[in-house]
Amino acid sequence: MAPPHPLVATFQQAGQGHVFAFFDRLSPDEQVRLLSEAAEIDLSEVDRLNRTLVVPTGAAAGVDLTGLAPAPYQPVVAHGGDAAAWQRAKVAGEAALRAGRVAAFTVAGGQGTRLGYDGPKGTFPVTPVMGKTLFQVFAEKLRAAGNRYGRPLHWFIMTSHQNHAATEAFFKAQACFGLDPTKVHFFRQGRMPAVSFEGKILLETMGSIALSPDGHGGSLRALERSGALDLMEREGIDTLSYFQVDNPLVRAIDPTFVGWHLLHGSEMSSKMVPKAYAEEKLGHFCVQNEKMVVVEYSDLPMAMQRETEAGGQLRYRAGSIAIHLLDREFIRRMARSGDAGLALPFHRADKKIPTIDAGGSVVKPAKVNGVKFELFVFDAQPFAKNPLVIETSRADDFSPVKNAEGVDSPQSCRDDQRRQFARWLKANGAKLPTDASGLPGVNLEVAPSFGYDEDSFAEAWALLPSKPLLVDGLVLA
Ligand code: UD2
Repeated sequence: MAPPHPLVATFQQAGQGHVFAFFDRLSPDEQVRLLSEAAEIDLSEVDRLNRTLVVPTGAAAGVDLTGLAPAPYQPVVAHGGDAAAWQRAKVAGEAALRAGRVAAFTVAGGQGTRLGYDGPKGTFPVTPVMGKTLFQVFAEKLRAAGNRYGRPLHWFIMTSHQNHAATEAFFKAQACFGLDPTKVHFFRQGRMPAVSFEGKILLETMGSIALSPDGHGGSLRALERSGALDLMEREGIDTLSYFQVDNPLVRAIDPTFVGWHLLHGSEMSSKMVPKAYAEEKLGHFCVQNEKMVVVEYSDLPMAMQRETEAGGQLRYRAGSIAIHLLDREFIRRMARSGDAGLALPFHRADKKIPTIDAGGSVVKPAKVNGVKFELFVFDAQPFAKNPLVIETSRADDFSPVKNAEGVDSPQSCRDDQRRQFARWLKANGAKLPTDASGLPGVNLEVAPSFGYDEDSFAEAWALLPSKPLLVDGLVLA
């Protein structure tokens, strides 16, 4: 009989030998697969997480809220911000874009479970008339911004093991939506094993480990590992514009935001919107021990989320919409600090995790049976020099597709896109009846190639020799 693989012994020594309990019953191919999954696991990291997050607490521990206060932010001009400072930021950001210092980054590794869509979320159709996909909307915005500033943009897309091949195939089939394929870069995020409440690594089947994406915070180490940071350095890119795959309204490239970030000497900047209501599911920008932190909606007690100021507005109103700018060398520093005991903290999520019973049969648990570990990118904020939060207008930056129906659904997102197009049209003198919420009576769409923000739209509209009739189904392209 062949001696056991050295990994088997390592797992046994770490008290995780059960991972190979069925090894002898697997085919040679299945054995190779299990060994390669096991090789992905950092056992000392799992041990540390077990000791700190899983075994002693029994249940997910609450977040430390000592000394927490709302974070300061730069308000928009409409809310009292300094118009000259916003203008200076725009000029500085445009110069940085013309100098080719900025690249785009989309985190697209999530599983999109709430939407109930089978396939990479970026392939979900989202625009109101053409039904363009999320990926196409971003691609067209980036292409237009690259043309506008005379510097085609690099675009990094983080996928997961589950959707990587499908994502790459989708872009290939669509000829990269006209982008230079050498400037579109896909890389996979890392995975973490799920463990039982006793800290034992869970098997999904006899021959595979229950592995899941390591959270969007895993992007920092994945950017380093994939060579993206080196590529940025070679290309003279020092700023990464980070956004989520679920938000087609995002100003994927926002010169004013870039300018604020650079003029402030910030290593990590973020956008906030005032929360629409206390229960809105956004992280909160806060300060604690003189550091900027984000406290997730599930971690801030509802009583605090409902606290108001004298004027009646929410005290913890600075909601995180997951739009950030990251300095390249800051990402590298964060990624490398992992070697010395990862700086970003893991979060514990108790879940129902399909696993196997003692006989090796697959079981779908009826209640939570284990723990997944995730990193959040906003946890990098306290490590950044001069972190900055600026306000943005929700109507021009944030309308995510998360749920199949209701709030943050395809329908609410299509409506928000139509409201945006109507606002741009009306601001440029077009007559377009809208309801009290700004929703136009007709369904229409503006392609990013025509206008991807107020400025580019205004310029393109002014150049039209005759203005089109604003009828149902109109597409300005
Ligand atoms: C996120 C923020 C929330 C708010 C909201 C805005 C967290 C924990 N919360 O809530 O504060 O800003 O977004 O829309 O982030 N992703 C990966 N890999 C992973 C996990 C997620 O790429 O392992 C991507 C995912 O594809 C998506 C984004 O990260 O683009 C957000 O993930 P989510 O849907 O889990 O976050 P959500 O809606 O709970």
